[in-house]
This record gives sequence, structure tokens and C-alpha cells, in this order.
Amino acid sequence: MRSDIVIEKIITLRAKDPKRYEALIKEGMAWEQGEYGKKEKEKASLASLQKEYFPKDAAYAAISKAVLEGKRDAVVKGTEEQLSKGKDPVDLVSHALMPGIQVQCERYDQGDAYVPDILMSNEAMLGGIKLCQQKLGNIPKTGKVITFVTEGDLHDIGKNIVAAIMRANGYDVVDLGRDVPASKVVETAKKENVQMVCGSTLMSTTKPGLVETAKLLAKEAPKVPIACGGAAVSKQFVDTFDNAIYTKSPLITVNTANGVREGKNWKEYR
Ligand code: B12
Repeated sequence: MRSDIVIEKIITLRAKDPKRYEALIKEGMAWEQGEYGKKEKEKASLASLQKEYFPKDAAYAAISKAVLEGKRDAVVKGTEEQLSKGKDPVDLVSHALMPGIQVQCERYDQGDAYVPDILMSNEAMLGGIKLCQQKLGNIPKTGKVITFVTEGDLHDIGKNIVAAIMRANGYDVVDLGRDVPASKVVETAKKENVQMVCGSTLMSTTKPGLVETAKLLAKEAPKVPIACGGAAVSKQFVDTFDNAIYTKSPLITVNTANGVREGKNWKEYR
């Protein structure tokens, strides 16, 4: 569209619908603030990344390293050993398995690792997560949630960790996967009678999927809020639309789901 036409449209919108105009300005600003992935980070060596992310415990660090190296068998063996020693499965996911993928993602981001490296580390991590979930077995179900990644976004590593930690805390998780349109989320929320929806996105371009889902839920399943997370999402952004709660980490999401189950409203989290 030509820029003079765009400007004319903006002026018309400001005159005809000042409320919407204000909302769009606010939303646009929240969009830009702290835009994720754009800042030039200083390149970190593998050793310094390991120092930053890896656990102190040698057995846990060996699992993180096996995830980083994409060695699924070694991850499975190490996780099995720790579980047989009575280690907490949730602790293993957060402090042995996750650090490995975090280092791999940082390396990819700075051009030191490639797509197959990420995919192999992800596979290796999932091998360990599967065992932790089996160990937890059939713990009594406290509630039901949906996890999904917004339409157009294929980044599901973080969402898979969130789903695993929700399950470990007694939630029945309907995982819709990645690249999911808002309509599918809302249809499932109604059918499955869930208490909350957990949506994630890692790209600026796919953030509107969270807004759309929150709005559609408010219309068609009014008691179901959406917990929004993922590295591209900030509190500033989530606070620009209704029926949504910003949840920075998987454990905050669990606590929020507990609150919603007990009758808390999304407004109480603002
Ligand atoms: C891994 C990765 C990929 C993998 C994804 C594999 C997969 N199956 O997920 C591959 C290689 C396929 C990929 C592809 C692309 N990628 Co990419 N990718 C990344 C990378 C390196 C890491 C992301 C990640 O998994 N982090 C690890 C997890 C554990 O962290 P996390 O997701 O943030 O999750 C944590 C929290 O956020 C939270 N959380 C996560 N989800 C949720 C959900 C809820 C409900 C809650 C409460 C919390 C929560 O809990 C998690 C655990 O603590 C990032 C850069 C970076 N360092 O972050 C770029 C990045 C996200 N990618 C980017 C881009 C642009 C792309 C591509 C378009 C690249 C291209 N040109 O092909 C494509 C996208 C294709 C598409 N349509 O989606 C950009 C996005 C920029 C932006 N601002 O929009 C980034 C930031 C890279 C960059 N610096 O530019 N990518």
C-alpha cells in the first residue's frame, strides 16, 4: 500500500475511533519494547555457556552434556540411573535435561550450531523427559489444560518442557502441538472442558496468535483464560489484551493454573 494512503487511513482511524487508535499505539509500543532476538549479544564460548547453564552436580551435568551432544542413549541411561537413586523427576527435567538444550540453543543463535544439532539435542532431551513422565505414573489429576504454539510458529522446545512440567504437577495436558490456529484451540477448550489454555510463541510475527486466541476464548469459552509464555512474549505485551495472563516460567504457569482452578480471574494477575 502507498504510504500516503496508509497515513490517510491512520488519520481517519484516529478521528473515527480514537479508543481503537490508542489501543493500537499501546499495542505497537509493547510489541517493540525489548524486542527479543534482535540485540547483538556478545559471543560466548562453549565453556562459558556450560558454566552459566550447567548444574554443579556431576551426574546431572553429565546428562546436560549428553543432551547438548544429542546422545539420546546416554541421556536415557543417565536419567534412569538418577531416577533409580530416587531423584525427583521434575528436578531432573529442570536442572539436568533443560540446561543441555539451553546451551545448544544459545550456540545455534550465535552460529556455532546448526538445525540438525538442535533437533538431535531436542530428541535426546525428550528421551529423558519421557522417562521422568513414566516415573511419575498416574498421579491424581488436579485439572486439565491445553498447550499449543501459535499459528505459523514451529518453535516447540519450550512448550514441550511446559507440558511435561504441567503433567508432573498433576495436570491432564491436551497438547495441540505447534502451528495451531486460534479456532482449533477454542474448539478443543470447549470440547475438553479445560480450566486454562497455555499458549507460546517465539517469533514477533506470530505474537498476534495469542491475542486472537484470548479474544476468541473470551467470546466462546468465557471462563477459560490463556496463560502466555515463550521468549518473544513479555508482560508489557500480554497486558495490552484481555483474558490473558503472562506466565514467565513453567512453574509460574502451574501456580497460575492452580489459582484459576480455585476461581481466580485473569484480572487478579495484572
Ligand atoms: C531452536 C530454535 C529454532 C529451531 C526450532 C526447533 C523446535 N522444534 O522448536 C529451528 C531451527 C527449527 C528454528 C527455526 C526458525 N527460527 Co528459530 N530459534 C531457535 C532458538 C535458537 C532457540 C529457541 C528455543 O527453543 N529455546 C529454548 C527453550 C527452552 O526456551 P523457550 O522456548 O523460551 O522456553 C522457555 C520459556 O520461554 C518458557 N516458555 C516457553 N513456552 C512457554 C509456554 C507457556 C504457556 C509458558 C507459560 C512458558 C513458556 O518456558 C521455557 C522453559 O524455561 C531461538 C533463539 C534463542 N536463543 O532463543 C531462535 C529464534 C526464536 N528463531 C527465530 C527465527 C526467525 C526462526 C526462523 C524464521 C529462521 C529461518 N529464517 O528459518 C525459523 C522459524 C520457522 C517457523 N515458522 O517457526 C528468531 C525469532 C526472531 C523474532 N523476534 O521473531 C530467534 C529469536 C533467533 C534470532 N535471534 O533471530 N529455530
